[in-house]
Amino acid sequence: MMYTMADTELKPCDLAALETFEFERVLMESTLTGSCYLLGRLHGEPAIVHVQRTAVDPSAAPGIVKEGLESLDVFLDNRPYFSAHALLKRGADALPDLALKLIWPCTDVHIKKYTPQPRRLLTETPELYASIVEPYIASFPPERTAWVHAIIEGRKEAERVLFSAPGDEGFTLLPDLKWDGVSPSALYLTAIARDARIRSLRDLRRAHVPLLRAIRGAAYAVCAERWGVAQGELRLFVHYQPSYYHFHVHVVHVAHEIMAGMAVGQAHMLEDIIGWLELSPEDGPSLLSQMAFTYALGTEHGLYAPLAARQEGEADGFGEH
Ligand code: G7M
Repeated sequence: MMYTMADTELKPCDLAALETFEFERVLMESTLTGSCYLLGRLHGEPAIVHVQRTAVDPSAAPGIVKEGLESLDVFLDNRPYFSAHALLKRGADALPDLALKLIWPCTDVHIKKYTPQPRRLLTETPELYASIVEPYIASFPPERTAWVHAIIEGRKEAERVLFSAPGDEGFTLLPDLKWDGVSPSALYLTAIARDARIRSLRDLRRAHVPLLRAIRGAAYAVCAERWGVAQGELRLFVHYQPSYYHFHVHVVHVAHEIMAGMAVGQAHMLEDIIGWLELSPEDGPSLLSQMAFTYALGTEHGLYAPLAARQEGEADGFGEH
């Protein structure tokens, strides 16, 4: 896909642009979250729009029930059970009805990510990392992480940054795209390392322990100060495989119990990672670079086919002996 200066002037995320959205198909829907991903085109480029009803903030709910409703349509009356549809009052302090997310222009990788697909478990040995995964990571064009550099250099989302430590050993802590910063029980932050040489947990070395400890300390302090969320309410973890290869840590309220990104195999507790690094040699490869990782991948993921082919080959080999 080619970008021109004109493209960067176009606004995709405003009402006038969305009116021109050329819908193609629904990629995915979730009855659990009441949301769907739509694929279409905006300004001639492929776009994904995620449409979701906003979550109700428990602290705002009593006010909504008492005086925030415009109308009530009772469709079930069977004492003691009643069900109704309600419309919220409009007004300056009205709550948003929808949380909308847009990816524009989106790539085939985004489309595959949001297309339902079977998931399969694979084991990535250090050899498979060296021969398949590392070249795959190295082949990512730098534009794919342009948004990450824009954050750590303070050009984007600057007003959302919660904590920033400068220098090569620094990091930026800010709310994740998924969290609107409202309900503490939905708290979701991301800490992004400044050092682009750490692409995933495979690149971590013992020398990175101070960085990881600093991220942990900042996350605990910021969450306690700003939202009264205590250390014991926070889960800090790292994805492998992640969706982008610039090291980052997820900081998530423990009340988020059932997110796919927390599946065993994909999520690794920051505490465990620090522990493995502390057991690693001062100089030289860490345990994280020498161990095998087992995780599930969608069958459309760019790594799935090459890894699965190698594993099948090895399984055939075992059969012969
Ligand atoms: O699976 P992985 O560890 O790569 O997770 C990436 C995280 O980055 C997800 O939780 C996304 O919601 C988050 N994220 C992705 N983008 C494109 C952005 C962004 O533009 N801003 C922020 N703040 N978070 C993002």
